[in-house]
Amino acid sequence: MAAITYELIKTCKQSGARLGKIHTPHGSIDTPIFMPVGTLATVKTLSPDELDEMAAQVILSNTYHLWLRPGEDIVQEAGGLHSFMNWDKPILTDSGGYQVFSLSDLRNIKEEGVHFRNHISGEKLFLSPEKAMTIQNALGPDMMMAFDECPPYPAEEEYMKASVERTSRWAERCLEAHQRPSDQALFGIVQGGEYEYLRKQSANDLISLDFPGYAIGGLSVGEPKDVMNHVLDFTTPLLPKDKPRYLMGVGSADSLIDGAIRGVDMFDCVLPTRIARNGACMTSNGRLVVRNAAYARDFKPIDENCNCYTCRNYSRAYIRHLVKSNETFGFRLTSYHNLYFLLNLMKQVREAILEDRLLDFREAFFEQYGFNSP
Ligand code: PRF
Ligand code: ZN
Repeated sequence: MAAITYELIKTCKQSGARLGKIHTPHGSIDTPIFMPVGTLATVKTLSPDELDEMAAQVILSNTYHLWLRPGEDIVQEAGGLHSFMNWDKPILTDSGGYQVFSLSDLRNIKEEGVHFRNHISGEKLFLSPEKAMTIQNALGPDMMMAFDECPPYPAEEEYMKASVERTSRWAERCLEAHQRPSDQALFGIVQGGEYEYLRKQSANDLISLDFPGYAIGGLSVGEPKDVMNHVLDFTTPLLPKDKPRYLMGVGSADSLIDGAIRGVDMFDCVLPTRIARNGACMTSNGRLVVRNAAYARDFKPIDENCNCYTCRNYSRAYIRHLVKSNETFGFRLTSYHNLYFLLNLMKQVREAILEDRLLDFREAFFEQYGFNSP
């Protein structure tokens, strides 16, 4: 028995986007969905009750960070990630591959795995497909990721080909090392950068291994938006219709809509919570930097079209004051709003798919949002 199943409810007649449900051991997820990121087993500044209240359905956490601190053995002793952090809904963990590549400059990629230095202590470390599976099996998320390489953008074609082939060999080793296929779904990650034939090769390699879900990696790494959309245009049709598709590390409002239109079911990104801690808010009119002097005497909510706890109770002037004073509550209010905004956006996307009008929704949204926002 597979740990998860994907139920395709319908396809939008106007856009081709998919409305579905992922059934997991900790409940079902309505897709397309945005997954808030809780790197260190906490979505920064927010409690699980608050995430629940804003209707978050699934959160993401990180193998790499939890391995270094507190250590997966401690999480396992607590009964796994769900009980450790008191979140009883679905959890997905990333494999650590990407974090090693983005956080560590001293790294050495070998066939057996990656040698690198701890970004905190400088200590020498080694992560491999087998190690990434052992850690994720101990953490116990509902969905976990294969150990892959996410090459930079742009990357030479020759490098990308060698990398894709290694990622496929690693994916096979991950499947072999995975100890809990009946209650943890392992996703394969399609790489290949902007090269269509390499995306095809990567997808075919992974599909032949029959993963319960597929991610699209190696995007949102500095390429222009139209390159990402173009890669999605030829990559999502390569993936099986009866499995979820997850676009990794994408969380701007416009990219969520454009990804859903291209058949993506799941997204995650630190963007909403990270920019919130700089006093930047996502709104239906684009990005609002609440720190700005313009809001000192502005007693309107962050977003007049938003019904979140923050917008129902607090003004731009008050939040600006808190954020400028480095008050924790200010960061909580902006984080709450930004996550609510993206979760609510995805709810509207799902409603638009149900009613076969996602392209109309996109046009109206972009009209109000502007094109150069987050
Ligand atoms: N691979 C993994 N995690 C990721 C990515 C990837 O390619 C990305 C790409 N933006 C984000 N997170 N394992
Ligand atoms: Zn709000």
